[in-house]
Amino acid sequence: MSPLDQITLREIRLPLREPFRISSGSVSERRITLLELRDADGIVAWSEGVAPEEPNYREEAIDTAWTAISQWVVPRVLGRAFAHPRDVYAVLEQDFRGNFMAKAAVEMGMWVLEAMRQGVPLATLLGGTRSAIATGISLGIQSSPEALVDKASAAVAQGYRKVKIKIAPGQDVAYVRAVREALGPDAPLMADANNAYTLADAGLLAQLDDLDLMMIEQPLAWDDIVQHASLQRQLRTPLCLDESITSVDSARNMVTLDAGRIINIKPGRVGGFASSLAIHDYCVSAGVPVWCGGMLESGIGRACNVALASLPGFTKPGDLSPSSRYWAQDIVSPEWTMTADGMVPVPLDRPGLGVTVNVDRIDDLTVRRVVLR
Ligand code: OSB
Ligand code: MG
Repeated sequence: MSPLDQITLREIRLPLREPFRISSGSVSERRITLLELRDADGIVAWSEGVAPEEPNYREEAIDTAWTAISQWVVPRVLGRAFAHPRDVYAVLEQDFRGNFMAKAAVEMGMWVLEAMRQGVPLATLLGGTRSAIATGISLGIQSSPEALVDKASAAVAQGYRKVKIKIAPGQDVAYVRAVREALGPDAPLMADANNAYTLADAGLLAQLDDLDLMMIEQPLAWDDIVQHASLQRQLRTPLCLDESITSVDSARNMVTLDAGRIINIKPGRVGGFASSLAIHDYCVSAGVPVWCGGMLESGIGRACNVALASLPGFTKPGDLSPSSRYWAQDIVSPEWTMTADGMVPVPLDRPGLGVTVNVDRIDDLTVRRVVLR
């Protein structure tokens, strides 16, 4: 790789078509970090940071990630020669704790840059083998079971291959049961609690066992593994960890303790692609299915997720809905689409992200911008 000359960091504001509510908060307009990386040969790559508006998912939020990216991450990569983007993450991990979303924004950009330099699709550089990704939808908490049933029925009619229902205390068993009864025994359903429960709720969560869910995602604390193991012993339904998995070490801990049987890999949560690949490879060897989660990304982050999800171990549908599920208009062309049978095609005919970044539109949406060189 040529040394990196410059990174332009921006924040854009992009309104969601409808508010998205999880157990710990709601968002109606995304504040999204975008990076434009430029190397010494003038090659340009875009990447996206996934840190949300508030620190209600993990501990990072856009304003902490902005500081971390500009103060600590970018100085470690600017002007430095790397043989391959897989070497970047070790440099970001050396005596630099946490801040996975901040690290990932830059690390993933380095992979996109290398894909552009080689003239290959990002999916190919990562070792992808699929040309289309089975796709699910993540439905935010709704005002009533009836409203949720309407959304879930529409999603199945659109072809989605998995319906993920966000749950919280008071909006859980009755809501999921209403969907199961409306959609029938074969509908691929799962629930995601985003840390809303404690071990004291094991009896309540066990009621979900009767509803035949594909999995229950992150019912307990965002940084816990041990208590999830105790809960898994009390449930038939497989647990899937999201927030608690930030590295191949935490994945190994999950498997060793049987704290979960499936992993949701979000490259933005685990520090980027090198860490995602390590988790993927470990899970393949351990027989643990993985799938690619989402963080309400724009078309740039979505391109990264789709590329990663094309690897062979991603055997369950991802949270990779098409652009129109989130935005009136995305910031890439073509926008991300889904076929009538719930597949998102991987753009294998173009290098890098596989989509064109609409820079004029990004300029219009930008609320702050800093050039680091
Ligand atoms: O827990 O997977 C989650 C969105 C924001 C924060 C956390 C989560 C989510 C989603 C959205 O479920 C998935 C998507 O991007 O469609
Ligand atoms: Mg989740």
